Amino acid sequence: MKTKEQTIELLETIARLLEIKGENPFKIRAYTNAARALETFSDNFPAAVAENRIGELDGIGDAIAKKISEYVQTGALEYFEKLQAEFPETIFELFEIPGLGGKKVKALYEQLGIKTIAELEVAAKDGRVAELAGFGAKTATNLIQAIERRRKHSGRFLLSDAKIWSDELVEHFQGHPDVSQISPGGSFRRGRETIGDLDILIATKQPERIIEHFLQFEPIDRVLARGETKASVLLKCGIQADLRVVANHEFPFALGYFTGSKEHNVVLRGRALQNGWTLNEYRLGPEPGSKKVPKPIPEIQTEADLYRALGLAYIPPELRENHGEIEAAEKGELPNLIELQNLRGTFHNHTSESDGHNTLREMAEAANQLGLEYLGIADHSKSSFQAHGLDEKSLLRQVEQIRELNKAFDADFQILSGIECDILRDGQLDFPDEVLAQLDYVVASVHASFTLSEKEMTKRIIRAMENRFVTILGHPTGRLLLSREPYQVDLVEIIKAAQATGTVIELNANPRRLDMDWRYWKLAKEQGVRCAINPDAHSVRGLQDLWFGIKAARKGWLTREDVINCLRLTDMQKLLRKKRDS
Ligand code: DGT
Ligand code: CA
Ligand code: CA
Ligand code: ZN
Repeated sequence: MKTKEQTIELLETIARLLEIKGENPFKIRAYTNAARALETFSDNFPAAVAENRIGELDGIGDAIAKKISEYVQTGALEYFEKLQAEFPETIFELFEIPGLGGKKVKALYEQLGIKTIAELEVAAKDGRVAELAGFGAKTATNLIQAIERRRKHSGRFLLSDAKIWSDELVEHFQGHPDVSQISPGGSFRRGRETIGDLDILIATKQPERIIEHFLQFEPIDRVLARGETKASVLLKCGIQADLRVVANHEFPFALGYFTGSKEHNVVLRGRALQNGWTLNEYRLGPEPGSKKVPKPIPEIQTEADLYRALGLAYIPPELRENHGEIEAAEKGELPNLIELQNLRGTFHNHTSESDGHNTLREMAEAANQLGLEYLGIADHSKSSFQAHGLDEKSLLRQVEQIRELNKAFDADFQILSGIECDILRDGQLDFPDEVLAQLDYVVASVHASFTLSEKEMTKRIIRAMENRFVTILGHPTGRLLLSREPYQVDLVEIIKAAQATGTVIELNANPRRLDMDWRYWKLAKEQGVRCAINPDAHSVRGLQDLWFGIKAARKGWLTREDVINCLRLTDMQKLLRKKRDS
């Protein structure tokens, strides 16, 4: 089943392809009109398709209605697949450059053979683009600049960057007399690993004054749009921020709507319709023209009231991705999500002995200050020479130092000695078992030979997990968000192996990693695999990254029972010994 949003995208893509093909403008417009018509269609989309009512909409003819129904009901459209096969796959990326529409892409493709942004950049720089009819030197320069801007900002930002500016914005409104409620919304509130833009929502009786105050936020670079109840700005850091202003009684509806996700909201609107109600960003009201007698609408002052009215338990924002949360909320089976204050310790942290910036003692004192009961030190092993990995001698010296230092702390805080041991190319570990046996635990990670095939990489990692001294698998895909793709690995197989071998999987809380990805934790948890949330701190400040790990863990449906950092020291030590003693 395809959603309305996916269908709109399909229609727009077809229109673009027809444009490159040079089809007649009426035919192209039929597809763009149909996309527009769907955008404003607020009824239950799957039902309308199933009942063949899409063709009755203004702007959608019979032929396109048939295509929509084929696409939605079978998940694919034969017409589109054939059309798409006529062009190189990469050609779509050209449309992401501002200023390039179908006509220009057609000219670039047919006359210069350009099918990627990289090829476009070369041709714009060597003068070929400027010579094309309808382009000229100015257009070529604009294209070069647009490509450079795009390179600088892929258009998305790390959750950590978004948090800085979201917090600042909320702070900017702190104590403002006209603010009666304020909350971030959008992907930031849902704790996504990357953020397209910031969404801030304010309830007030004085929209004008609120917008005025928003535009005085010092880090604004320029104002993109300004209306009576909304404004969009570009911050100097490159992040866009959208402000929405509503009345107090509209706040719960607007907050739900602008928190999203779109997919989650679509299902909520469908549930409202079943009661004869219409749900939008301002209210829950009787559906106009509904044949049903609407159920009475309860009083709604909070998001929780809204969910209750729809027959659902309150769904925390992190879960609102239409990944089964609505069914669970209906049955009262939502997990009791983990919280930051449930964490008693962490396992994967570095010191200046390898590539960290703080000493063992500084790291320990900071963790103690944070209120943690234990801090695990896992410096790099010798094969990670670029990170000053420890050899056997310096590792054993560190074990000794930790033992000494622990005497200085009260019984309510302990340092644990571990290692982040490289998984070598063939799945062997960087240290022999006799060395690993002297540590409290071992985090095993891949740091080199990223280009193995998926099969080989999966085998390599599973082999490492089969070692009884490997307690935790570190950052399982090696991804660096917005800069390095994950290596090829079959996470479903890895999760199975973790279950079979009793290995814990890391949720690396560094905001550049957030690895293993939240989408896999539900599966891991169902298989009984436990999680370790690790900041992978390379400095005292890095310990704060646990916040991002908690967001990702919540998105992965994890509770305190699923996460070993929530165990008391003695229980945790028992757990760490379990695998090696088995
Ligand atoms: P982002 O900014 O790309 O990381 O993702 P979001 O989820 O923050 O998306 P954004 O900023 O475009 O919109 C914020 C929320 O507003 C989104 O999660 C759901 C809601 N929303 C925006 N546009 C639409 C729409 O066309 N249809 C529906 N149903 N909801 C929308
Ligand atoms: Ca957003
Ligand atoms: Ca937005
Ligand atoms: Zn690592």
